[in-house]
Amino acid sequence: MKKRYIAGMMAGVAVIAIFTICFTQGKKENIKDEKELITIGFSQVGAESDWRTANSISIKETFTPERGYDLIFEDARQDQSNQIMAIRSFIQQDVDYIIFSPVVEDGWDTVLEEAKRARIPVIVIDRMVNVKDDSLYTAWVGSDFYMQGEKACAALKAYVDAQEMEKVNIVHIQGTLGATAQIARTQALTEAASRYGWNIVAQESGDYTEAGAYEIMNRVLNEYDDIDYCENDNETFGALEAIKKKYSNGGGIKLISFDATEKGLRYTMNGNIMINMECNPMQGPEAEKIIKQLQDGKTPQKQAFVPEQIFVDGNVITDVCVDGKTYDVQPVTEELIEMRDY
Ligand code: GZL
Repeated sequence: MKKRYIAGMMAGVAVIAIFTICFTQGKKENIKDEKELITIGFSQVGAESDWRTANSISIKETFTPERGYDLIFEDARQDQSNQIMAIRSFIQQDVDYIIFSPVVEDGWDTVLEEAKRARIPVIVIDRMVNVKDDSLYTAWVGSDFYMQGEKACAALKAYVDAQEMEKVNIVHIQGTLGATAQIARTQALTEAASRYGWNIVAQESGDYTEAGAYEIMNRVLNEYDDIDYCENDNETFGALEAIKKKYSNGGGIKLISFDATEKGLRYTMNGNIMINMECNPMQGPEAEKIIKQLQDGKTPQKQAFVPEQIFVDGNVITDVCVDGKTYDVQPVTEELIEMRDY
């Protein structure tokens, strides 16, 4: 229902009030005949990575007028204040639903209370919000980031054992500090490093960008490191560029990455990346399932996870074990890359 449109018309100046009511009334008759569009206000983190681009495409391809939606898409350029402004403007426009991927977990209580007072359901995708009252959002869909990190570290442990490495020095390039993916992927590595005696020789945020990781890697390459643990593909691309600038053959440094974007999978297939943890960005259809349930008066699951795999270079590792459960790993092939939809 295009509340936004009717509210906009009714906000017309008093002198044409009668005309507006008749026109809107008439228009309202028309809207009743047409498929009523559901208005969606969507606030996206930014355009910092290939993963984010794929996530935005998934949202835009799902919420189209042909499929019954009027999508208002706002890019926050990785700035929380821009997201809060966008959510407030969605409230003023009286959209039917607000969907957003929060750039960081904290700082959302006030604006989500405003959305709740306006009786606009909020769906969170990808990263999570850390709020005192979880009734401030209706549902969340995204990845199990901690499991991603645990699987990546289990694969690294399998590699370290197979290579009989005694000393493991790791450069850790983190994502945006305070983002759910960063908190969880960092926690998994920190716990594994202390469990297995790995040395984290450098730990810094590249903000999920190629430039950020390139700058860090350039600076720390003098510290002796065997492994780079980069918290998304674009950071891996940046780190790799710095490594190749110093060592044309890669210097024997093994890279671990997250996202498994098309470019990331190509780098895994050609051996530049040893382990790449999938992070499924196709969350548009998942968010739509939640909206359809709400439209039908049903209560959606509070939290839902998207399916994800572990990709590896060749057969360097054949499976990984996390908490006693074994997970297959997937060597990357051209056919596999062609088959995927992002
Ligand atoms: C993970 C997502 C992260 C990706 C990065 O779900 O929040 O943000 O791993 C992206 O590529 O920038």
